[in-house]
Amino acid sequence: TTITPLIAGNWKMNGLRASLDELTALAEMMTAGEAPRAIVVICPPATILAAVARQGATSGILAGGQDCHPAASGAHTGDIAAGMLADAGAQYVIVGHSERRAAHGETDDIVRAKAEAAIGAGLKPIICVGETEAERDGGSAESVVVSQLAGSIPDAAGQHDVIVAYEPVWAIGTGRTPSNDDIAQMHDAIRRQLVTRFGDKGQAIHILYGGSLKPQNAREILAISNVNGGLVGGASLLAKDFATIISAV
Ligand code: G2H
Repeated sequence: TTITPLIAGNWKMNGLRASLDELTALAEMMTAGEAPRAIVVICPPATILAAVARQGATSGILAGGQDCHPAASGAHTGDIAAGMLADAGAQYVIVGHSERRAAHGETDDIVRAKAEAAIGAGLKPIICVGETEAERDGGSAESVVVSQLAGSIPDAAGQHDVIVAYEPVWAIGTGRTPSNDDIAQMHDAIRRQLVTRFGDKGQAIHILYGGSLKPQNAREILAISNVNGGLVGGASLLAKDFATIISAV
């Protein structure tokens, strides 16, 4: 199975309307050289999601949300439904990012409900999993990730597109990354799990690597087998850095 690589930028809580200039710069870089070999997605703060989607429509950059509520509408002050993200022009949504699992108490059950809501709204959920440093040191990284996958990926992934992002918590925003061997081993384990559960469909699911992916390490990490792209935080904020990562696939 050949999977077209996917590079997604997670702007987290960074980005004002002025950041759209950075998007213009990115679009210019992407159209200047050879056509990008990757699907390119930007997940900006919700306040500028519609603007990113509108601007991206002319340059082939797709838009995604950073979170959604499991319900379609209702009394949930401050939350955003998946259908609203779709209405704003999103095609993707990140669910279960470790920052939300840690700071908002999101369990696998909640993450799975969000992924189901995303699918129901016609979005592709980017479902995040990853072990903490203590779990890695204690030798349970793989079992932790396998159990997160089992709990966070809905059965609907057998018929609909979902994306998995492996993000070791201790590598997020720290400048540290696992060794290439450790990344390969984990992505192979995730692939086995997906194929066991979803058969052929599991062969086609993107498995992204995330956590301190930078222009300096992108080429070697993105070349690892079963790494089908990346989820990029800090390095997605500067067009130049993000463009370098996109061209590294
Ligand atoms: C992990 C990643 C993007 P960063 O959270 O999701 O962030 O690239 O800054 O480590």
